[in-house]
Amino acid sequence: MKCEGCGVELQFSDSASQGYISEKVMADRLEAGKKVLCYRCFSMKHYSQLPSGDPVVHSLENLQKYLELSRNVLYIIDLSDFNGTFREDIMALLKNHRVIFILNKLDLLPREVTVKEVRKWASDILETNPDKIRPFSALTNYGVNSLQRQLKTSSKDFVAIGVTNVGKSSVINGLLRSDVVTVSRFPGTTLEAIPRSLEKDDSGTVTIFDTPGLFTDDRLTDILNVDDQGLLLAKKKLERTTVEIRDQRTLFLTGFVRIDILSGAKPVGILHCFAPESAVVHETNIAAGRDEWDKWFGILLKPPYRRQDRSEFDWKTAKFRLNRGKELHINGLGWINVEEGPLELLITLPRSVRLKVRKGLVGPEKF
Ligand SMILES: Nc1nc2c(ncn2[C@@H]2O[C@H](COP(=O)(O)OP(=O)(O)OP(=O)(O)O)[C@@H](O)[C@H]2O)c(=O)[nH]1
Ligand SMILES: [Mg+2]
Repeated sequence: MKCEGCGVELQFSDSASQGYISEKVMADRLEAGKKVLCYRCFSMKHYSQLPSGDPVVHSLENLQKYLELSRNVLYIIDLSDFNGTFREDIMALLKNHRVIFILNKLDLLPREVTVKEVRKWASDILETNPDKIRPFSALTNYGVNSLQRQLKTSSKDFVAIGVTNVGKSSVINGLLRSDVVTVSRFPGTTLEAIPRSLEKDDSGTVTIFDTPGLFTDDRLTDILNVDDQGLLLAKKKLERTTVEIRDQRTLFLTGFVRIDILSGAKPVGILHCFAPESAVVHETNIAAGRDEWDKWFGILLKPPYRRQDRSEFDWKTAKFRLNRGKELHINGLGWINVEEGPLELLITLPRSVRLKVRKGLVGPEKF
C-alpha cells in the first residue's frame, strides 16, 4: 500500500526510512476510514517539519520515466521564478508530448502586470500558442475552473511535471478540490508518481499523475540550507524596491548578490528589484560594499538568515549592459527591471546561480 500524500510504499520496519508508519496507526486509520499518510508526510503536514536525514534527489532520468505515464503533460512553472523553473533540459524531453503550460503562483506577481500581459509575455518566450498557456494560482484558485473543464473533456490521462516546489501537488489538490497530496515548503516533498482521479461530469474519470519535482543546481535556493529555503519562499506578492541609481554605488540583493553600478553619467538611471519580502535589499557606496560585505553577510544582508562565512561559497563576477525595459533574472531569487537606462552593472554572485537577461514582464511604462 502507498502513502496517499507522497506516493511512497508504506512500511512498518524502519522508522528512519521513507514510507514509515506504525502498524497500529495504520490499522486505526483504515478502520476509521481515514487517509493513510506516512510519518514523513504527517510531520510536514501538521508540524511543517521535515524529518532529519531526508536524502531525496530526483534527476532527469526519473523525470523521463514519469513522462512515460502519459503523452499529455501539465508542465508547472513558478511565475515568481520563471527562468529557474522553465528549463531547456525539461523541454528537450517533451518533444513527443502535448504540453499545457501552467504558470502557477500568479498571486505572487506585482499588481502592475495583468493576466493578459502575463499570457502574451510567456507565449513569446515559450514560443507556443497562448491557449496552451494557463496563468494559475493554486493559492487563490485562479484558473482552476477553466483548467478543470478542459481536462474533463479529455479522453486522455495527464502527467504533471516540473522542478521542485513549483506547486505541482498544490495544483492537483486545487483541481481535485482536495488536500490529500502533501504540499510543503521543502523541495522534494512528493516521492513517487501519484495517480489522482478527476471525476468527469457525465461518467468516468481522467487520471492526473502528480510526480516528484526535478532537483536543480542553478537556483539561489539550491545553495541555501533547508530552513533558509523555507524562509526565502515568497508568502505574498513579490516586494518591489525602487532604486534611483547613482554612480559608484553598490546594491545588495540579499547577501548573495552584489551589484556595482558602473555607468558614468548622472543621474544614471532607475531600477526596480522584485524579490520575496524576506530578501534584504540594501544600497551603499562601492567602497563600503567591498569592505563590509563579509561582516554584513547573514547579519545585515539576508539570506543567509544567520551568520555564515562567505568563503564557504564559490563566487563569480559578470558584467551586463541593460537597456530600458529589460530585466535581469536571478534564478531562485527574483529579478531587476530597468526603468531608465542603459545601466552598466557588475554583478558578483555564487558561481552556480544562473542569470538571464529577458524582455521585461513588468513595465517600464507601468512605473
Ligand atoms: N503563493 C503561492 N504559493 C504556492 C502556490 N502553489 C503552491 N505554493 C506553495 O509552494 C510550496 C510548494 O508547493 P508544493 O505543491 O508542495 O510543490 P511541488 O511542486 O509539489 O513540490 P515537490 O513535491 O517538492 O516537487 C508550498 O509552500 C505551497 O504552499 C501558489 O499558487 N501561490
Ligand atoms: Mg509535490
